[in-house]
Amino acid sequence: MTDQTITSVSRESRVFKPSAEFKAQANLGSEAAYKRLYAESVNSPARFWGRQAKDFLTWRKPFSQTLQWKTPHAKWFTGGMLNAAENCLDRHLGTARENKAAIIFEGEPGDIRTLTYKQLHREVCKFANVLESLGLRKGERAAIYMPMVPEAAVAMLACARLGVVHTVIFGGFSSEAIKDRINDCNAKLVITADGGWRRGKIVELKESVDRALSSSPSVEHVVVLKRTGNTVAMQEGRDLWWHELMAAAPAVHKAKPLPSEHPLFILYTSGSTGKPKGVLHTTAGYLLGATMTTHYVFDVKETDIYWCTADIGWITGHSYVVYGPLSAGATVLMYEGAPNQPAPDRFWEIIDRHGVTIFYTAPTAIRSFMRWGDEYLAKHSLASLRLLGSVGEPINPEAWMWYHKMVGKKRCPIVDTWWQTETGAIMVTPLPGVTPTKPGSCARPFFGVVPKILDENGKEVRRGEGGKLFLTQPWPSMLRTLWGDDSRFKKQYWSEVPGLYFAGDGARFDKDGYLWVVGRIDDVLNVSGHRIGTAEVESALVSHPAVAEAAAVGRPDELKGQALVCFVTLKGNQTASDELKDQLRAHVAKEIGAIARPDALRFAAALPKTRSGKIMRRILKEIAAGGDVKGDITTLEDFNVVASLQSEE
Ligand code: 6R9
Repeated sequence: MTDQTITSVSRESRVFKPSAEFKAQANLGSEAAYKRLYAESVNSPARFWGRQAKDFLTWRKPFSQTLQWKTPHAKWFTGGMLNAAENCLDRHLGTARENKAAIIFEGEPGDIRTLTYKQLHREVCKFANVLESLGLRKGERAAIYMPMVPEAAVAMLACARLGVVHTVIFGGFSSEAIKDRINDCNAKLVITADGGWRRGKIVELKESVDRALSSSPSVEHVVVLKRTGNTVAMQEGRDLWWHELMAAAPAVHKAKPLPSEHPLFILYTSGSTGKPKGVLHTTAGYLLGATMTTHYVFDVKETDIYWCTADIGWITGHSYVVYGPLSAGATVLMYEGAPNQPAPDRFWEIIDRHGVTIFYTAPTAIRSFMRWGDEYLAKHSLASLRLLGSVGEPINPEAWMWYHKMVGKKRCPIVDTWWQTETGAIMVTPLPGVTPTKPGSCARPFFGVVPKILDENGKEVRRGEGGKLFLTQPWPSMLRTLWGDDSRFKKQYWSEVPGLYFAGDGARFDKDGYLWVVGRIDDVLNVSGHRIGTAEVESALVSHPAVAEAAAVGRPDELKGQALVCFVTLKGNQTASDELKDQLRAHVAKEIGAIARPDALRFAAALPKTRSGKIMRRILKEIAAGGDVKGDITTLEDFNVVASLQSEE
């Protein structure tokens, strides 16, 4: 970054108020209540968080101190003992929740299974006994590499029951990535499956594990769930079948009381740069963040059918498929496969079939749905939906409006939730019964969150001006360190402005105090001295009827500093032409201003993405600059995309 500020050029000014009907039933339904709680949370954090921790969590032993803060190391709720799995399961037993569905599962081939809280508890107890019988002890690490099936949640919660630290590895990662993660945390056990279903094909998970383990000496056993029934090699003495172990396991298990700061899990972040970082979350603070946001942001009620489409391999899957909703006693829908299997309306079919009321997904998915066409929605009613959410990247106003009209039928509030693997839980978001929403803005801070936007010199910028996004107060679900690398933790997050948490994003507040996240700082361009958010250029492109998806990157330019290069995929019925290229460049200039007119525009069949769906702009930058693609590309979804982009040059 140079000393200029991020020029924000969005012209979005539409505002959508929560309906009186939604407000009246909301878990938090008044601006006055939000203001009062927010003020307390930042002015008297110890009192505020102490009360929330008592209200939202069940303790074995009460904590004696709310926060010990020695920048950048936080200890929350010290002296207290609890267990995350007990909070997600046992405390719902003996109540009206006992026999309600905890998980409704739909596999990609169409198999449906429901587990009540009582049944899920039983499975978790059995698997905790299995883990103990395999010699796993409190503090040791287990890796989970599974499809999106209920057993993945069972494995996570069984680890939590014992204080075994889990590290979930997304099922789309390669054996190379598995090996790195296992070796980084010295996992003693791997829990996997023969395979999972994806677009009608079997993803052979066990095979990838086998390849990884040839150089992962810490692993003693591999537990294998039978899901797809394909043949797998079982190594004598090392590999064990899930169903055989479970058949022999007792169904009674008492959860271990653990100190508040006991490590709950390590999650390696999708590396847009460098080697993956092992983000460490601990028990009480993380669980409080996940539970409380589920209650306030998703407005979860006893009767809701709640569906977060994230894979458990990502933080969103941890906090909003497993820990948050189960701790809050919700019914979670879990779907194994692709959104377009067998047809592009699979999600809408699922929503109608199960009566989903709350739906939480990512902008990249929304843009795919837009691309596939509105006719797929027309076949379904979607009448059960009452609340929509978005996460993962800035949502283009165009996609927001489509989501609002086509999915929410103008009836459902949209919560655009800004947060990160590192923050553990949602940090900036509208509250659905309170906050008027603006398409593309994640609105206002959640309780206890104090975002600040600072310039190069660490000075706060004026409203309307862009800068770097920092969080200035410790919060319970914050990462505690990077596994095995506390110095990287300090350097990465706490050194940009000493003592403040640097989120890595560029953002601005508008005149109403709404936050607009522009994107990662390294995704912010400087063209002829103007800072332009790649997200804004992309929004402009996507607002053109011919465009399906767009990515904007900078290319070094002698005259301008950086030139703006855009990669565009077209909607199905469109053909690429030079004329359309010119039209699109003019369109961006019209939408944003001449400063943002793309210097070059390239049509592509597909864009390179991480497996969590984030466009890998770093790769596009290298392609735009005409060089070879260097650095870590192990998180890339489809390697062919890069090859075809390079050959087109
Ligand atoms: C939860 C998650 C974190 C990064 C974050 C930011 C981007 C996430 C966003 C958003 C704008 C939102 N991001 N949510 N940007 N608006 N609502 O995605 O975690 O995978 O660690 O990514 O994603 O750039 O810094 P993670």
